[in-house]
Amino acid sequence: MPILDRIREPGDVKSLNIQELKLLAEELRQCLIDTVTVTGGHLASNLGVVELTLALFYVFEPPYDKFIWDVGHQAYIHKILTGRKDQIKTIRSYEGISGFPNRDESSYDVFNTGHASTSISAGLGIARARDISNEKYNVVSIIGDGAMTGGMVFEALNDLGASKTRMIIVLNDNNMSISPNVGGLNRHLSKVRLSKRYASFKFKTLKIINQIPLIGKFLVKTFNRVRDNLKFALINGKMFEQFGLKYIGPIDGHNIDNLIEFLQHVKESDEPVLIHVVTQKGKGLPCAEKNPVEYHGINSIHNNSNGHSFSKALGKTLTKLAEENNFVAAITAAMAEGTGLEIFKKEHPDRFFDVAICEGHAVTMAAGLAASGLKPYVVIYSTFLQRSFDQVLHDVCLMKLPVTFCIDRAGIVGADGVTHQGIYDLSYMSVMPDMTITSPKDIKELEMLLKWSLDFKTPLAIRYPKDSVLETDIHTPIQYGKWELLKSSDSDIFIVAAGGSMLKLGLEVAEILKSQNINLNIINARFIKPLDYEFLNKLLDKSYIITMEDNILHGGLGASIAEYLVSKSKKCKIKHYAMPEKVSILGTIEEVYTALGFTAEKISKEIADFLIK
Ligand SMILES: Cc1ncc(C[n+]2csc(CCOP(=O)(O)OP(=O)(O)O)c2C)c(N)n1
Repeated sequence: MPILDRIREPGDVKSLNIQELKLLAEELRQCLIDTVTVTGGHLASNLGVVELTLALFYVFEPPYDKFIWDVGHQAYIHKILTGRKDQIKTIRSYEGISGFPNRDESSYDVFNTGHASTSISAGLGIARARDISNEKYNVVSIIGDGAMTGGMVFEALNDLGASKTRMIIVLNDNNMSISPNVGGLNRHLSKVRLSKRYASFKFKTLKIINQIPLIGKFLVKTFNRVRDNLKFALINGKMFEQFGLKYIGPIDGHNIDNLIEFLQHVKESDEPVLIHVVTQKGKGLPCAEKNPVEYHGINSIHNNSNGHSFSKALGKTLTKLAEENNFVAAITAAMAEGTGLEIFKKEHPDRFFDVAICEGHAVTMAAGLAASGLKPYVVIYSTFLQRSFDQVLHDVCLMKLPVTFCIDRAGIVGADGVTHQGIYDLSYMSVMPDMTITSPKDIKELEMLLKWSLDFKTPLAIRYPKDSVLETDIHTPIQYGKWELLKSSDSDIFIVAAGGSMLKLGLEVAEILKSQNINLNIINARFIKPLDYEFLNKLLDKSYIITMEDNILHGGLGASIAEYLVSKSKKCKIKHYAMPEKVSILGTIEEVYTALGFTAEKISKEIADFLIK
């Protein structure tokens, strides 16, 4: 009987001996490979933390002790061990379990994650609440070296080190973000990583001394003092100590007995401690070990991507524009692959900046470039730009600087779920003073907008989803603040939609309604801020407007149109299709839209009813 079948609850891990734990690690790896190659997901990151997760469950008492997984993309083993073994086959799929920790799913998921660098702040809050209520549980934040580069981490370390609150940080250092990790912190960790032997030597010695009756404990204390002095000479791990944390490591993250011993040791600590664990991303699967970037996140075998990627087109077009214009620069926050910027990095390394997982810094740094005459393009996922609200406002818009935001993965994202939906950017970008917001309907229009953006002198956003789904030959020249007529009729009924998915849906709706003798006009709202006021001014009171967008209603296209029409005392009837405030449905993008009621059949019926009323 596989050992995994004997694990009915997390505490069962504690009854295993080291040999059995090692066998269980192998079984878990196989389970991950079998599952994730079908469902898609973060394979390499999870393969790297098998022993670490087992050791945590061996030493601690969850859910009494609290584990907070940073980003949370590496919590699959945690899920398997906490009663979700049978559901793991459904991870990231429609009606399945989430690919990230989720409090609604399990009491073992203490804090929802998805965006990087939150675990130390959240952990400190939980630890402080524990102390206020005189509880004794342990708080363990597990964070990767990539997530460690985010600014919030340093804000949290600064606070934690000063307050001396008891908590444990496990730094899971695999020298990789999605791409190889970058920056000064990474260089520092690389130096520390080289001193592996020190940590084991110290600990083995400690163990032996500790076993000496009576004087053992005293000797351990003396040893610790000596060790503290020695460490400054021997290794370079003092950065964390200077923040006020105790630093232990580096430790081999695949040596489970050693890991257990170290974790037992830090569990006893009455001050904040950072334990530095070195792991290999993709461990146990040769192709993933060799190519962790490709295996960071893999596609489901039911992958619904149509291969027409906006990101690829963005990378190519921007690279070409940079060839012709030496003032063009590109910025990514650790997402060069996903955003299509790899080619730019290769061709123009001097004007390419990967700033690590630091979206706020990315935006203000771009503002600095723009203030000094360059034309920066911040290429960023919609969901991660949320991190930079104030930087966009304070550092770009108030100075009216010509930074262009290329907002990738706008709209519904599918399997990554609620934390990654790109359904808020129209709302938070529309409040920015002097911001122009555009939304190309297809790849050709993205290319046109990028070329057009070169001479644009104020803040600009171009938002697009992952895949291009619309097929049309209509491509009228870009004119500031002007919409495009995609389908005309002599009726007073207008679908005004932003982006390819919505326009495609609008065209399908128009087809269905045509068979019922209802003719519609379809408008491509390629400018969302400003709206096409000339068009709106011409609308008659008897007109019907149906707005469609893959953003929430509040602050989006539909609400902006309604607001304008009211301000002009127009009486036309208006109906909105927009995303709800929160979309937790998992699955392919199509499955999510269908579950939300965004189907041509349903919408055409509703529009027909709307026209009768
Ligand atoms: C704020 C934010 N920006 C970007 C991402 C995208 N992202 C997900 S995982 C990851 C790399 C994380 O690296 P690390 O913490 O070292 O974890 P590893 O996968 O290497 O174990 C990135 C950039 C994110 N989740 N959150």
